[in-house]
Amino acid sequence: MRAARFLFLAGWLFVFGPGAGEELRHIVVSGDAAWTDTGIDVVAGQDVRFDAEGSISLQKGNPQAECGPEGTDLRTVQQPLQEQNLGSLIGKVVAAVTVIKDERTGEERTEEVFELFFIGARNRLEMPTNGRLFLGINELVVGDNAGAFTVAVVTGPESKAPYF
Ligand SMILES: [Ca+2]
Repeated sequence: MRAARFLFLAGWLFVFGPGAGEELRHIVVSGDAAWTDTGIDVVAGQDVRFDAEGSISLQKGNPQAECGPEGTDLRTVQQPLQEQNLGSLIGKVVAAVTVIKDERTGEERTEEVFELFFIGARNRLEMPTNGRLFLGINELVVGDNAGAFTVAVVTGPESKAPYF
């Protein structure tokens, strides 16, 4: 039983695990955070694979509001990617952050230059730009959410140069 289980796991790692020049990380994406910093810096064209599991609630205490990384079959104007399911796993690469200070009030606000994209439960994407990779929930009102997705992120080699 134990051996069979090990073989199954080994097979899984063989098929989906990281290969040469690849790195695997597990990121917990909290349902009530608009964005989670993965700590991963990517470059334009870099190959990144995502494998997400878990479930979140888009409204704590409402059994109808549970969803997985593919989201719930609903589209609203209250979500960053309006053509994708509400609550689905999404990503962004932040290329630049500018802090703008209002000279009059002294208030600071940040402005980001970023590329937004859909991930869902499983995806393989080429990174659109250089920058920091964030993962998030395709919903704007995240404060009343609960649960989390766990996302296996496999980053490919930074350069697309062929192997010799
Ligand atoms: Ca919500």
